[in-house]
Amino acid sequence: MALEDAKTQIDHAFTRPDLKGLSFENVFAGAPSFLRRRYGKDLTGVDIAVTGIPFDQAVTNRPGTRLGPRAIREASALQTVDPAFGWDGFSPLEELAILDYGDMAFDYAHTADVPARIDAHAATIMEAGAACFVMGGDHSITLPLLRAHAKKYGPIALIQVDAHTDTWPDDDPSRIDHGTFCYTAVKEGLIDTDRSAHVGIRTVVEDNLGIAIHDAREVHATGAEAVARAVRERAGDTAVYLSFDIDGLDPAFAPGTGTPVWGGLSSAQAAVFLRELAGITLSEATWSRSRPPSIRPASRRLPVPTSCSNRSASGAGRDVDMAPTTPRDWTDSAARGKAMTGACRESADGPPNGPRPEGRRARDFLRVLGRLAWRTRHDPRHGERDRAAWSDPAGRGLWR
Ligand SMILES: [Mn+2]
Repeated sequence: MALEDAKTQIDHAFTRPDLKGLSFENVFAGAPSFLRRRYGKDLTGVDIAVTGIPFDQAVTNRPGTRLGPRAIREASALQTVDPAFGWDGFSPLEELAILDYGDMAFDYAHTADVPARIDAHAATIMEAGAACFVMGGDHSITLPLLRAHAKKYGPIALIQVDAHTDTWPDDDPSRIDHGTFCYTAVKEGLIDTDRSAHVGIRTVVEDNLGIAIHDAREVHATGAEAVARAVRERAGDTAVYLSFDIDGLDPAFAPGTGTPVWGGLSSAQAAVFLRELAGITLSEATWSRSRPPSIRPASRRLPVPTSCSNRSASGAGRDVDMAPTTPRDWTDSAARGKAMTGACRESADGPPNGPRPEGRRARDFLRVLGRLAWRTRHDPRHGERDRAAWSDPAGRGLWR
């Protein structure tokens, strides 16, 4: 396919013949879907199910994240023509079967019912063997998503990029609060705190419940790569849930956030951090409130790539949410000799380009994430348009 295919491609949201492949549909035309993927509810053969949870009634300050999933879909149309930059030629859209699963349905006037619906929504996707890529929505949605994943994987390693740790004490089970989801998750035993980390923090934390903090000053002083390495080593081979709060970025880069805090990460630092996470056992990712998508746990278990993790060579894989639909897919992919990340190459445990299902899957997912986060929203070619899209005339942010 090439750009000339724009003459025939239109509405890939419902006409795309395959779950894989680039798209040359005119950016300004057609029905919007996430990265021009096909909309659908059939999860057969799907590697990653992208879904939106447009819920923003648990925010402290400015609302607006309910408009996030729709805005991401529209902005993502610009990212479907080229393979991702900076990933050694790897092209996630061509190698991963991605489906736009649509948004979660809920009654906006029955707020108390929403968390349980999110839990069930994620469980449905995971039971079908697909990975969840969730677009928020405020950060309260992460608590039920963590519940769904913990049921499958046990206590999970949380990697959270955020200006806040969201560990403010909250022992009222009837509250739904974007700033306390992490406290509740720890109290419920959903998170393995010894394996978890907060990155980009710029707010005072009296007790972070055992979760490591790499604040924004550390990222600026030591570099995003070094921090990513520390986070990766802490997570080890434990299943990871990645949560990216958009306010992890400095307001200069993401002015639409509902809770801006100065001194945050730049887009470049965030891109480096996410890329350098390659090798973790990503089970799910979520973007909400101030953060990005979470990835789901995989239904299938594949051997953890020894060279990309701390696990023993004989150990069975833990959660590969991003696992391929069939083992053969991985074999074929590996046979194409895609370059591995630096972290993997450094391993002495195996061939540098051998099959590493989980590591690849995690990296693949992060590539998709990176494209969304940094390119769609900060591409100078439509900066003004994005600025308008990300905050409405009343000044409300779409993210927080
Ligand atoms: Mn935050």
